[in-house]
Formats: sequence, C-alpha cells, structure tokens
Amino acid sequence: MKTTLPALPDHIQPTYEHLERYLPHLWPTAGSALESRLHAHFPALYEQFNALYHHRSDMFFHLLELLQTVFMAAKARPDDLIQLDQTREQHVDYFSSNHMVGAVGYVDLYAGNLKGLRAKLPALKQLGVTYLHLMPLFTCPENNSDGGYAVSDFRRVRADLGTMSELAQLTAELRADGISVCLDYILNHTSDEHDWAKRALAGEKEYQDFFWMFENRDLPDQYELNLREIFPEQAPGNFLWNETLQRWVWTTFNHFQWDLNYTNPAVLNAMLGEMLFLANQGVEVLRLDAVAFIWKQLGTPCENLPQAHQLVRVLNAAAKIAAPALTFKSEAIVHPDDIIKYIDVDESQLSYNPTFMALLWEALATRDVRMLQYAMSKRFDLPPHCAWVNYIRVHDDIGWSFADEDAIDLGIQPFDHRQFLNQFYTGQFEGSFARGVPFNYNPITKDMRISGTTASLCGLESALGDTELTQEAIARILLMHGIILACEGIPLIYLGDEMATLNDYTYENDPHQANDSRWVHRPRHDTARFIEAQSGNSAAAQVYRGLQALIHARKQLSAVVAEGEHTDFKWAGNVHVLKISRGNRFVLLTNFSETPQTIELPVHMRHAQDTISGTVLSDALHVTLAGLQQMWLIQQ
Ligand code: OTU
Repeated sequence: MKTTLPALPDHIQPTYEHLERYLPHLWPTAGSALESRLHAHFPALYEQFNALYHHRSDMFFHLLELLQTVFMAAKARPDDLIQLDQTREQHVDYFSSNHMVGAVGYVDLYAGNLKGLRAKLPALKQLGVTYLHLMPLFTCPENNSDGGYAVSDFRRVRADLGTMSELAQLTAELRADGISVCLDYILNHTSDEHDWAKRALAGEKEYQDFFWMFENRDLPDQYELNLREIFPEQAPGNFLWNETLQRWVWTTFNHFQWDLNYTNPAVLNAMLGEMLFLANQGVEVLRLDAVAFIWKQLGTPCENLPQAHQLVRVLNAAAKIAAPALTFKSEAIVHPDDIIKYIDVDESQLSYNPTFMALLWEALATRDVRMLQYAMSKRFDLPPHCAWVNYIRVHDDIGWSFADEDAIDLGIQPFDHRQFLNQFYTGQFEGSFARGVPFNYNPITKDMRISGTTASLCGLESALGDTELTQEAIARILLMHGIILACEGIPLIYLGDEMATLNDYTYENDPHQANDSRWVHRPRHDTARFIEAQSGNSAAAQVYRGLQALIHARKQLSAVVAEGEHTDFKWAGNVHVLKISRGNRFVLLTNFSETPQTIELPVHMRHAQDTISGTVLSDALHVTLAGLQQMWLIQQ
C-alpha cells in the first residue's frame, strides 16, 4: 500500500509513481527501509514544501532536485550510521535520559585542534559528558568570522583544526564512548567568502539569487521599519552597500554574514545538501543557528514567520528519510511564546531554554525566585519526544528575554527590571557581586545584553582575596549548575565553567575581537587551572569537585525518576527558595539568598535524604537550607 498524500487544492499531486519516473536510478528498492521512511515522511515534506513554493511554476522541478539530494545522501550514508539510525529510531527519546550531560566548547580554545580534542577525551569522560557541541569549525574568514558563525565552506574544516575525515573519525570514536556530537548548522547566512557569495560577486545571477540584494534603498528602508538591530554597535543596520555588486546586501548580523534567500528553492536544496553531508560525517545533532531569521517578508519583523517553521519541517522530514538519527536543536533566542513553536517532533526536537537561563540569572541577582518559578511553572512542559537544552552560559551574551507579561503579572515593570539587571550584572548596582561586560548597548531602545563567564557573573572575580565571598561565589556557581542538572532535558556545561574560569580581558587588545565583548567569556583552556582543579582546595578545585558530585547525583536520578516524568516548578512558600520536583520521589531545593531559609516540606518528603550532603530527614516537617545551599532530596 502506498501512502496517500495530503489533499492539496489546485496543484499536481505527485504520486510515487509519478516521481519515480524522474529518478529511476535513485529510487529506493521496494521493501527497503529507505522506502518505508520515504512513505512515512514524504507527505510532510511535500506539504511544507508546497506551502512555501506552490506559487512557482518550477516548484515540481525543485521538488525533484530536493528528492535527489535526499536519495543521494541516503545512498552515501555509511554503514555504522545506518546502524545508529536503527538504534535511534527504536529510542527516539534518548536525549531525555538522566545520563545525558552536555558540554560545549571551541575546538581551538579547548584543545588546539581535532587531534588535541581526542586527547581531551578522558577529561570529558571524567565529567560524564555524553553530548558534545563543538563550536563552528568550518572554513571561515581569517580575521573576524564571528567566532566561526560566518561559514565559507560547510564541507571543509578550518585548516588549523584538522580535516573533514578527521572529524568523521572523531565523531565515530566519540560515539563509541557514548558521546554524541553536535555541530552548528548556520542556515541563516554564509560568509561573504563562501563560494556562493564569490560567484555572486563575480556577477553570476544564479548565485546573486542565493542572497538578498537590492539596487537602491527603497526596499531596505521599508524592511528596516520593522527590523531589530542585532549588533547595533559593531554592525548597525541590516543592509550593507557592496561596491562590487553595486547592491545593498542583507546582513542581519555582521557585515560579512550574508543572509540566504530561502524564497529561492535552490537555496533550500543547496543547504539541505550541506546538512545531510554533515549528518553523514556522524554529526548527530545540528544546532539551528539563528533559526528565527531564516524567512523574510516585507511589513513584518522578519523573525519567527510561519515559513521559517515550514522550512525547518522540510529539512526535518528530509533528515527523517535520509539520516533519521539526526536531531535538531533550535536556537531561537526570542519571546518564550515563539521559542515553543519551534519545538516539535516534526520540527526541532531539542531547543535551548533561554527563558530559563535568563530567569536563573534574574533570581540570582534579586534573590527572589518568583518570576523564575511562575514562568517555568507554565512554560517548561514540552510536546512528546522533545527536550530542553538547559544552560547557564554559552559562547553568547545573556539577553533578558523573559516575557514582559510574566513580569507584569507579578507587578514587576519589565523595562525597569531589565535596566536593573544590566546594572547589576555589569557591577554598577551597589553591592553587586557580578563582573559582567556590556554587550551591544542600543541607545535608542536602551536595550543591552551581558557578557561574562559564569564564575565572574557569580561573584568569584569580585571576591578575590575574600574567603567568605569566595565561598558564596562557589556556592552560586554550583547552585546554578545544580538546577540545570536536576531538570529534565540535556544540561549543557560551557567548557571552562567546570573549573570556574574567570573573565579574560585580553580580547580588548585584539583588534578583531575588541568590538565584541563576548570574547571576554571565550578564553583559551587554562591547563594550569585545570591541573589545580584536580585536587586541593582552590576555588577551581571546589567547583570542579562540586560539579562532579552534582553530575553524579544527576546520573543516579535514573533510579528514582522515570524517563518522561515531568519537571514541576511548585511554589515553595518562600521567595528565596526554588523547588523543583520530578515525579514523587525527587525534590530539588535551592536557596538563592545568602542567609538561611526554612520551608515546609511536602508531605511525601518528610523522610528523605539529601544526596549532596548526605543529611537524612526523618519525620521532618520543615527543612532549613543554609545560604545558597541546594538539597537533592530523595524520598526514603
Ligand atoms: C547566534 O546567536 C550565534 O549563537 C552567535 O554566536 C552568532 O553571532 C549569531 O547567531 C550569528 O550567527 O545574535 O547574540 O535572537 O540572538 O540567534 C547572539 C537570536 C545572536 C540571536 C541569536 C544570535
């Protein structure tokens, strides 16, 4: 029986027989796994593709091209990955396991190159890492490449880091050690040195159509009316005049990052080819960089448009046919109501949780968990077979992207509150422990984001030389990590944070980095500090040991928390204490204030043990947490 395609008006309904005629040499053999996946996922692919391009007379041609890309990738898929496909298809929720622990870092800064990364494997295993996100490692412009986010060739690894075949070998080795590799799929733009951009610059119309180009300011000016500026300081505006082309080129981010034009189906097909190529190198998770921006439409903010979702769904369906082990992780740092729209088993199965991240920092500054608790109690649940990637810090800045409505519901003025948070985290607010650096202040909107490492933002930098304040900073670092580790989803550790790495201000001396304060939290791996962290009582060592204990506690949760059991953010009855429970047997309590706090225990937790301190509660009605203490209570 052939799958019936969704009924769609006024268009040719491509039956399989119909399509087969055009691609006989590539068509999957009857009864093959590929054929059954085609039947399972082509309807979705067609539906979304048709929604995007039905108005084009050449739609059918582009659809065939797309299918050809899918089949060629399926044919090229190595045997070990075909096996992985089967394993993943049997356990699509593998990323929800309590054994999952993620780490993210730069290959060069963490390990020098891909070879060096292999040598770091024992250190990653010691931390229990099962998911490793390597920051963009593709060929890119030499001086400034936005940390690799301006890709010149998706199929070539940056020469100083290694080669594509080394990468493929590494993903296989890591997989053998239970570590899934995640890479960025930077689909909104390429660098202006990408072959497509070069050919556009050389006058090839076909490639000029890969980007957004305008002869005069008429349309750019109209678009600008509704656009945000993402990097107002280093790259103001969204369009750049190009002398060679005599055109305005759309550049949402830096001037050397050219936005791709997905209204052209050839772009989608080309980028699908790059995506499946990466999947066939053994990359298991693709981070959909800046996914909110991929579709533009005049008169709209050009973010989170329905077509952006349709594009991802086409890509997802294509992956499900050619490389089903592939998982998407959306990077949409937008309003929480928009974030959730990307998360679906048929779209992006994983997503960053920037709302949670921002509110964790908010609670740390205010010592008040109300907004965190309120927002998460209604925003943490996800559709089936999806998971959050919970994090505290990554390579980017922190933006205060909580929902205004959530703040207003609690009587908090969102604008003023963001001003306060910016002051607090740049150390301007009196008594602040944080030492962050402003990122892209916009004088018109007064919007600003924050750079800085976890340790510096948690007070370790400002505490230097003061024993008591140092202990508080350490407790804050562990408290923040404890929360993401206790929750359902993949906890993501930003490499360097495991040893409480401080801000590194040397970027100010590098002319290619000085105008981007995010480099303050992208230091080179400090080997001396890492050695120091392995024993003794330095701050680095205390954080390293503490984190190891928390990771251990997380992995042990499998015995008490079933996979898929919900994470609940219930009111603890004390503004300073966050209570997170998973199922009936586990409760995490965290005290965001520096003073002891007492809360009433839930009835089922009156006999419990804190797996971190070992403390046993026996017939207890209340529990008191020391300042900044966390308790992982397991019902006894
Ligand atoms: C992403 O982030 C990357 O994480 C950044 O490192 C890149 O610079 C950027 O894309 C361009 O590739 O602007 O400050 O609203 O905030 O996608 C970070 C979403 C960013 C953007 C986010 C973007």
